[in-house]
Amino acid sequence: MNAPTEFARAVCPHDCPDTCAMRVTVENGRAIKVVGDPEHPPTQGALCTKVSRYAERVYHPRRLTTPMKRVGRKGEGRFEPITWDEAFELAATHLSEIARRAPEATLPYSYAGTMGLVQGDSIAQRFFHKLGASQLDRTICAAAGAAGLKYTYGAGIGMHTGFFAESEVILIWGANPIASSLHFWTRAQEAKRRGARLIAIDPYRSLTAEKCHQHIALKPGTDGALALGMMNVLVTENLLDHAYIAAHTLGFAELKARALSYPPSRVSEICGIEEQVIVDLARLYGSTKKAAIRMNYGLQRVRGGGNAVRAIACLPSLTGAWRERAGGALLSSGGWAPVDSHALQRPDLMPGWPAKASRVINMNAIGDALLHPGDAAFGPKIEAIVVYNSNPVAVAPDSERVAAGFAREDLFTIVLEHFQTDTADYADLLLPATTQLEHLDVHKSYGHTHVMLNLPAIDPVGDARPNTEIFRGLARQMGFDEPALFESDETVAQAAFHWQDTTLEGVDWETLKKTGWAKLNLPDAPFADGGFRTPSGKCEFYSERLAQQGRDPLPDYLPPHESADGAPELAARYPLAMISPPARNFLNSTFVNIESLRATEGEPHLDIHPADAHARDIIDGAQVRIFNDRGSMQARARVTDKARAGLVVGLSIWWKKLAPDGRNANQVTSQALTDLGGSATFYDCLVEVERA
Ligand SMILES: Nc1nc2c(c(=O)[nH]1)N[C@H]1C(S)=C(S)[C@@H](COP(=O)(O)OP(=O)(O)OC[C@H]3O[C@@H](n4cnc5c(=O)[nH]c(N)nc54)[C@H](O)[C@@H]3O)O[C@H]1N2
Ligand SMILES: Nc1nc2c(c(=O)[nH]1)N[C@H]1C(S)=C(S)[C@@H](COP(=O)(O)OP(=O)(O)OC[C@H]3O[C@@H](n4cnc5c(=O)[nH]c(N)nc54)[C@H](O)[C@@H]3O)O[C@H]1N2
Ligand code: SF4
Ligand SMILES: [Mo]
Repeated sequence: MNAPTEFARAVCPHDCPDTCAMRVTVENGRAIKVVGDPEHPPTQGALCTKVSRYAERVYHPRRLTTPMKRVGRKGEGRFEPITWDEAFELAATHLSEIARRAPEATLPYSYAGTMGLVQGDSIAQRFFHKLGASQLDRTICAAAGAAGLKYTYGAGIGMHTGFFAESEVILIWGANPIASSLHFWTRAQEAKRRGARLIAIDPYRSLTAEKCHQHIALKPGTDGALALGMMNVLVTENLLDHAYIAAHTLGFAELKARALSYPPSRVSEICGIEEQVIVDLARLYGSTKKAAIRMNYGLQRVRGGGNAVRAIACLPSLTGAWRERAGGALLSSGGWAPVDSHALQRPDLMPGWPAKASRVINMNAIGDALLHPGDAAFGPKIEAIVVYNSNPVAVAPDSERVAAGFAREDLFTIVLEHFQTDTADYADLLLPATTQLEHLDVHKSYGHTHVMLNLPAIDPVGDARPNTEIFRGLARQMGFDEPALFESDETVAQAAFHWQDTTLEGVDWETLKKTGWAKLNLPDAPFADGGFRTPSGKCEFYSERLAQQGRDPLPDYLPPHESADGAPELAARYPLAMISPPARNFLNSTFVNIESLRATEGEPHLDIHPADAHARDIIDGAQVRIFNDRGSMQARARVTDKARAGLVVGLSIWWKKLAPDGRNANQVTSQALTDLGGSATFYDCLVEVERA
């Protein structure tokens, strides 16, 4: 596969709402420059700093370029090169032998190293379904928020990012777009120049909060209460759009009763903010026509995350903000794209499907799962794990247990990677995967509403192979003959979308190949006339589906698992709430090994409020130890009121082996799950801090 033109069209593969279109300059078969496509409306020619350095990552001297097998102790990270044939034979021998005993003893583990629909979850999923392997519940990031939207709007859908530029008030809620969604921030700044008021709702004065007109620094995990308190004011001051409520919502009377139990005085106590702030926020929100809410995933990594998103998602339906294209809310736009996940993943290949599907393991409890001896309830002990598109030893919660699980001598571990990550160190078999410049893929976006195509710009570096090609090879070696396992990447890509869907009217595979992207055909103001995707077709304040599951049908505030309200005894021992949101120059744990980007971040830091630092005799720049019953890590203290009192912040996600003490923030995070969706609770974590 040679570069077809001087510019190859590519798509940023990273887990970021912006899904930028890229242009790759190729000279003599080598990618020398990657820039944002000026013609792609959401990208507008700009990439973030990290991805502008993409070529540096592709040709990095430590790139994995050949299959390798373990020669040292488990976790030591010593390997020797082998051929692909040897690699497939080694893998197939182990996986076949384990499958003869118990197919479910093999577990795939993957997340969003690439968001591509082909290199993400196509041939790999088909392979594991055919094998009868355990299934992975991919809930490490967004599942609580996704569930909150599903029960309220019916899907992960909302406003168009572009129209935020016309909004008059923007609540940036649990989001840090300067770091994590730069192109949304550009739209928010356009709005600011036109006079819009930007309000950040975040316990931490993030880079974004710093640049907003107002920053509401609530206690982490209390957003549900704040939204209910706003509703209380909207109701008592009649800042409601009664016509919209009557026509397009379900359960107003019940929601109203719930909101009345959250007067601002109570909410002020829960959130740790002044009563007047809540009242003023609700008044401004309720009296502005073009009021827009940009939620992001930072607010749902706590016990009540699903309910919080549900409560916030109700707000624009109470005020009728949806009537304007510059009003409403956005957490994800990913549900707009007509992705055919059945065709991509082929769950019907599972033995026993649909009557009986393979067991499902929640990825957030991977530590416990790997250490489980197996029993009737759990099913067979996990004997093999195949990791691709993810770095669980660095990113999964309760890392001491995750690492202990991966260190098991009797666990057979295959890792498909670009680099020798913390997880790769534990591999028995380490396989070199291609990057986005070397393989074909198609994408949807969860921040804009285009579908996109990525064509290979260069040949694979070294002996690297696409994930798809690796799983095809493995299937062949295992003797599988199911044709779906051997489809080409282009065939898989063509099956990724329901081309007949009205949102893709006038678009087909050939046009997508020419243009590189296509905007979905959607109304500007998606819910101006209702049209929610719930069973009732309305915005469901009251969810019959939740009621049927025996859950609260209305949104409510649930205190964090780890808080003075939720666990007073624990809070007495570990009084500080710790959050570990993304550092600007890393993308989760990706790019931590790129020297220029790591140099900008420096070293692991802990932001701590002056009052909390003083009480612990900690001065700015001191090394501190952060700990709880699960583990500990070290960082350099930054004494700053960016963190509200009672909160400490350690920007993440460091590779453990590139941190001075070989540890990272997930040493202290927990495997507990959220209220809805079974999501991770990274920001629901109590710790104590002391001088190291
Ligand atoms: N540069 C960069 N960009 C990224 C990533 C990255 O690692 N680096 N990661 C990507 C991925 S996978 C994701 S999911 C997104 C994540 O990006 P976002 O969705 O923006 O989420 P976070 O950065 O986790 O958190 C955003 C803000 O929420 C705040 N926050 C924490 N707890 C709470 C809370 O309880 N309530 C409220 N209101 N706010 C809270 C944090 O302080 C943080 O400033 O970004 C993507 N983009
Ligand atoms: N403490 C703390 N922990 C967190 C978070 C947090 O905010 N704080 N955020 C959480 C969130 S939101 C998320 S989404 C997860 C992210 O967790 P992960 O999805 O595991 O993300 P990364 O750490 O970026 O690791 C992705 C890996 O995939 C590899 N990769 C990329 N493309 C390909 C490919 O085409 N093929 C193969 N085989 N490999 C590829 C990359 O080299 C990289 O090592 O982390 C979670 N963990
Ligand atoms: S990480 Fe996000 S902002 Fe950066 S290039 Fe990729 S899609 Fe664009
Ligand atoms: Mo994420």
